[in-house]
Amino acid sequence: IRDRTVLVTGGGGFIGSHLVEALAPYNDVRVLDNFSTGSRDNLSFASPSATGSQWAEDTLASTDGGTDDTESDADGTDGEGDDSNGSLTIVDGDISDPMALQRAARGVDLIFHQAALVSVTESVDAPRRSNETNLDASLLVLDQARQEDARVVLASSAAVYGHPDELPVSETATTEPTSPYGIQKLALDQYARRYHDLYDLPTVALRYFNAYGPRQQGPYSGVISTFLEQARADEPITIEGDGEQTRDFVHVSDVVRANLHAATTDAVGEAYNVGTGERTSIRELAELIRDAVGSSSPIVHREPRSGDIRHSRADASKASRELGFETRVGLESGIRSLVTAA
Ligand code: UD2
Repeated sequence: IRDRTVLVTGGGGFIGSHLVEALAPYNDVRVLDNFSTGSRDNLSFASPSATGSQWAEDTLASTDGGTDDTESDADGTDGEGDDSNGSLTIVDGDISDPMALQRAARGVDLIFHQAALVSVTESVDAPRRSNETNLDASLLVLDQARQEDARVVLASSAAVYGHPDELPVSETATTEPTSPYGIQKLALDQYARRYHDLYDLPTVALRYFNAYGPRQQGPYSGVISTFLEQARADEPITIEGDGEQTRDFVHVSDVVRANLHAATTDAVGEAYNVGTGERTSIRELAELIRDAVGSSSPIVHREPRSGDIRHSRADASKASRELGFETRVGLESGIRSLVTAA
């Protein structure tokens, strides 16, 4: 994607910042983020060897290692001789604030809506608070897109399926979310479809499976970053339950590429799984990470998480067929790159 005016909500977050890194050299990119869980550090793509930039470069087959822009309203990228002509503007604000949203979205032709409260556990503790961000404010984003006549690619989740009836799970499977988070993502996913049907807004919902990669951090950040931290510190790797539960882990560079495909597809008004179609047990994962780090961490078990989903694996064929999207990074090489990056 080139020469577009693009808004990335949640652009300071884990997935959002990788998307910004891929887009900023060639597009006018706005970030709207309240930096509650995201950070400005995530947006300082200072050098090509910095954590994670390798994958982002791969994504665009780009040339000279991204932008130097870390300041608000920074204009122009490094522009070292090639045709890179992007810019990055950071709006520090909340997607639930209509003024901030309007300012960030003015004149855009494409919105990647990544801002969310991503913790399933937190949504269980505070359903209305998470609903305010994940659904109410997301509707403001959709309405703003109508105003601007902008395409919206939004982050949905495998959480819409709840406990899948069968595996791999396809987009036509029953949706029975088991958490407020899943309910909110399902509602958003359906709004996206209906905004297409009712108002002719080009929308695409991407149902992410278990995304991982550089810049994923924090207490609710996902099992791979938790295990990696534990292994690095030679502390016990804590498996919740028997470790036989399985997940479909998808590298953030593939998540970014799925978003880029969604930004140009004609197959709008649809939802797509974003996963590898492979599954890995949490026990295998623990061993893989321990070995990759060369750690002496013991692997221990504690209580299973209540309401935990047993197995999850994407049927990735619709995204392949309709978006032309295939994942590229296998779990082992994804973990290896994480281990060597820091
Ligand atoms: C992921 C997404 C969530 C939602 C959901 C859809 C993340 C962080 N969350 O939730 O947003 O889309 O998928 O189904 O990607 N575990 C351990 N030890 C730990 C941490 C986790 O054993 O220290 C287990 C945990 O009990 C679970 C598995 O690892 O069985 C994955 O947990 P997670 O929090 O990484 O992600 P998940 O699948 O609950």
